[in-house]
Amino acid sequence: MLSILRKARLKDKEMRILMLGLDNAGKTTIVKKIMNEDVNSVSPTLGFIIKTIDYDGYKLNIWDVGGQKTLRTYWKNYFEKTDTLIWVVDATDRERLVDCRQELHGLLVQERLMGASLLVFKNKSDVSGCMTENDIREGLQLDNIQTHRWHILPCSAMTGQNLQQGLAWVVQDAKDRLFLY
Ligand SMILES: Nc1nc2c(ncn2[C@@H]2O[C@H](COP(=O)(O)OP(=O)(O)OP(=O)(O)O)[C@@H](O)[C@H]2O)c(=O)[nH]1
Ligand SMILES: [Mg+2]
Repeated sequence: MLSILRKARLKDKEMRILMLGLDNAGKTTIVKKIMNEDVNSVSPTLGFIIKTIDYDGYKLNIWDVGGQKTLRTYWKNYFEKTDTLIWVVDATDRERLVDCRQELHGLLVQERLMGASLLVFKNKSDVSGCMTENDIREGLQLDNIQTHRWHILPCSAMTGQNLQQGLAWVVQDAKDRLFLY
């Protein structure tokens, strides 16, 4: 039933995208960069922000939710009807990679996120010496994921690297899924 509803919405070319990740990963900065807003005036998100982006004829409703530890218990309030989960990782934050993996895998077992695809943004890739795509792939155990269609892209909210490519993947994946169900 849910998948039928989801399919109907995808046909309407409207998508609900949930953007999560640990605090300081760069979620809000990514959304600002995509919207051509000033990326130098970002502060930690205490609740959530919804932004609508038009991409390739699709209306992408992006829910950007604060990632501080005390706020993570509220993430579940945003799961419903999610088409794509964008998981943002700070590629400079080696110390919290295990934490990051546990939070991600905690989401992937949630029933209400079962039909969603997963895009992993390896953010802050503009910083030299940051973790590589392979580091993140292994650190987050992405190859173990069987439950969701997933994809990883290195990106930078500062330079804008791969942000459009990320949206392109999200939309193409939605198109592909229309034929899968
Ligand atoms: N060098 C670099 N810094 C970044 C990049 N993206 C974000 N930052 C910085 O990282 C910090 C955190 O960015 P936010 O966008 O507030 O992070 P967030 O994930 O929204 O954090 P919460 O709202 O607390 O969950 C800010 O100081 C940004 O300027 C990036 O691609 N490169
Ligand atoms: Mg934020």
